[in-house]
Amino acid sequence: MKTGALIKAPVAAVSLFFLAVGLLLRPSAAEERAKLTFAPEVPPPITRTQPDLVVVELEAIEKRGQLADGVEYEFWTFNGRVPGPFIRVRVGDTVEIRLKNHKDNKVAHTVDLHSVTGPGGGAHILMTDPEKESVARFKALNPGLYVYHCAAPPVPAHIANGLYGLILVEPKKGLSKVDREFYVVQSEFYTDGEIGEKGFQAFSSKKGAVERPEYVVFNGRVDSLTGKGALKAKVGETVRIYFGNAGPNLVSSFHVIGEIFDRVYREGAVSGPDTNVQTTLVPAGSASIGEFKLEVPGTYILVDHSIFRLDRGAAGVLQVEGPEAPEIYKKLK
Ligand SMILES: [Cu+2]
Repeated sequence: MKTGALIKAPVAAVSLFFLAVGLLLRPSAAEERAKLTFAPEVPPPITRTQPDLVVVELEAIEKRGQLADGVEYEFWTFNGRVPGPFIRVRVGDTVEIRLKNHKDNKVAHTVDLHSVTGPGGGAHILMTDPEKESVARFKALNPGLYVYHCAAPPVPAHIANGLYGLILVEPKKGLSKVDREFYVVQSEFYTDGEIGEKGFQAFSSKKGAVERPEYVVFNGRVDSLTGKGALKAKVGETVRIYFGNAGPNLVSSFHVIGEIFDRVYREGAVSGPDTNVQTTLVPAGSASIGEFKLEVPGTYILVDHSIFRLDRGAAGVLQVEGPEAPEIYKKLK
């Protein structure tokens, strides 16, 4: 071997070493854990201007809970609640879903996020048996408000039992600033017993198949948004409602009694908005973003304007405090 080669070999090795170290240390997209919130809370707006790797931790948990006072149901949940957590990311982000399936669960679960571009919306690659974990990444290519839900077979049962939530993919420049944001999801429950029948109620796939729910509720149970659960705001504030319809069957005619949506991003498409909308039609497996400014204090009722559903649980309250505004609203006699 020539002297030159003897010198070059160690130099090359050292160069390779530093190249490897450099590659390891080079600045890459930052990694962060998604701030998740349960309804009606919404995570804070995203302030960064660069895409990140965002880690979302979900866990399927099968657990008993209250569907209404005195009515028990075996819910299938993401992270223990119905709806599952609100996920907030930014367009261009890489979203890493870590889905655990709790060890005490009986069946496999997965997640199909409508914000995912790829077969099954992630459902195929995230199918997870009890006690196991699956991890997958997707790039958030399209901004908007999207439903996510379990898609393990039989899919209708997994959605009917409560495995759904919303994911917001913020556009590059974010959404306009508002004073308050709320997270509301409508869904139906199909129980063996009729509405109001006390005790444990099993899921009725028969009623699901003929699309005859006993309950139509906001945020997973009757009265989740009334009494202590009422949404609160003040006169002068602008509120934004991220409204999802998990179905599994019905289309929602979402309306706030006594208000007009100043802006609606129909079907969750943030390319709008439309203005001055009374009722926004939200298909099953879709969402809508409604915004309005509050001028008059009092009690505002959130409903599905297919109004008989009021009696099945589809009612929520937005309580607004502040000075009266007789120039806008008053009784004369
Ligand atoms: Cu499932």
